[in-house]
Amino acid sequence: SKSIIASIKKASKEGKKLLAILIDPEKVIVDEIPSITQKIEGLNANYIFIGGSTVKKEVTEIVTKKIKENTKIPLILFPGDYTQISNSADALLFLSLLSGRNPEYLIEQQIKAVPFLKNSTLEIIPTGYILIDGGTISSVLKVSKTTAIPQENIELAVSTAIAGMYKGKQLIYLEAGSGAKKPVNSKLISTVKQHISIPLIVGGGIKSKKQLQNAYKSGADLVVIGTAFENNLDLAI
Ligand code: 1GP
Repeated sequence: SKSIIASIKKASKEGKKLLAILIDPEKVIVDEIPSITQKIEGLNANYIFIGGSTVKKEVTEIVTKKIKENTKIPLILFPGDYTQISNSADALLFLSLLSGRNPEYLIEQQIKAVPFLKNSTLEIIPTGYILIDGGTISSVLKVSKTTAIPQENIELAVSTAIAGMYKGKQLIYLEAGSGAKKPVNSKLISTVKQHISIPLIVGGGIKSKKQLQNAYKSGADLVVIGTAFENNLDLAI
């Protein structure tokens, strides 16, 4: 299969903007997956991300398999923990929560994932995951027991992103948290983008076309939308 990271890098270089729809396996009704994938295809999404903060292992497997049966859109796991891995997906964001200081999400979970990944065909994509304060206590903050970088602390966000790049991450992901009141602000996105040479993902709290376009204009290469999709908001670009 084709390399997903290569296609993200290519799009980033060419200035082509990418969209991913996030499916939380805990929130999805399996029988509705055919219509959900149809809706995602209607949005011309480039990727489907699959993951949530707390998902039972069997649920990730069942949902991922079912989505795979219903669409050719590449599936990328965006796991809340090491149990959320399914070989029915195409790739895995191998996340390090770089904004946090909890070793569990910097290296412990990654080690626990290895038995599941050793013999898998998943494309593993090292990703620096950076939480930005979105004005709400997101579930990722609760689960990870870490703090988010304030929206105003651009310097810290930029240094964290650059450190991630130096550590060899292939992607940087700025996350305001699912259902965030305030998405990551333009200035922060554009400043981070100026300082890294790897593609930039932005997500959390983006619920209008205007916010989506704003994230793209600021420098996001790939935008992730979950809640607004679940709520059927009009996102067609
Ligand atoms: C992806 O967690 C976000 O980065 C999704 O956020 O649910 O607010 O779109 P929303």
